[in-house]
Amino acid sequence: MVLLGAPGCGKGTQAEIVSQRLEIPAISTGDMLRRAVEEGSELGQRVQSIMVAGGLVDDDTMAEVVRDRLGREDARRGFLLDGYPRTLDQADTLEEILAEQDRGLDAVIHLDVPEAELVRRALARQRADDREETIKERLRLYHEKTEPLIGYYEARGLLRRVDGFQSIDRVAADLLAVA
Ligand code: B4P
Repeated sequence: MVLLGAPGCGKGTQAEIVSQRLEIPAISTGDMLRRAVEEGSELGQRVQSIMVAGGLVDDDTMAEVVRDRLGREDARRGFLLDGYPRTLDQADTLEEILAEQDRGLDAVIHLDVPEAELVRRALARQRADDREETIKERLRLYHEKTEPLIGYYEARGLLRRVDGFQSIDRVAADLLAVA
């Protein structure tokens, strides 16, 4: 499964809950990249300035990260991707990676939250990339690069919509009902 939504829509929060309930790993590309930055690995050094500025890491780097992660033992039974794909190229790449492994997606869930609420949540969160101008850049990139994925997955019959502007428990219940 894939969780799709704007920065701050609650993908990470919900991915944890669904992962526990369905007993599949939640794979957050944002968390993986933040860990790489903290560890100062070669990948971390490459992506740090992009993330702080609210930009998107290039598609080839992300393909490497995701191909490696989906190939691990614990993802064999299923997985929940949080934050990937974020561009149409990444969506095509994901299809290729899964085809190589003889499997495909069951569902893509769009968590829908009004823009004013997204900004409010991100400002309350205070992560290194949660300054106001960075949040605006991440939202701009979301509209330009990631929103087209909604139509992409709708055309493939995979899209499910969930109202993300409710309590965390209600969002989780709606999500599990369509997962
Ligand atoms: P992410 O880590 O994916 O960051 P995000 O989209 O901002 O977070 P998310 O939507 O998960 O929100 P959360 O649950 O925390 O990416 C960070 C960066 O990594 C990107 O900007 C980019 O640079 C890079 N990156 C990652 N993936 C990439 C890719 N595929 N390609 C290229 N670059 C990539 O929730 C936000 C806040 O809201 C939390 O504080 C939470 O407590 C609160 N909240 C959640 N649900 C709520 C609810 N129902 N009600 C009220 N508050 C709620």
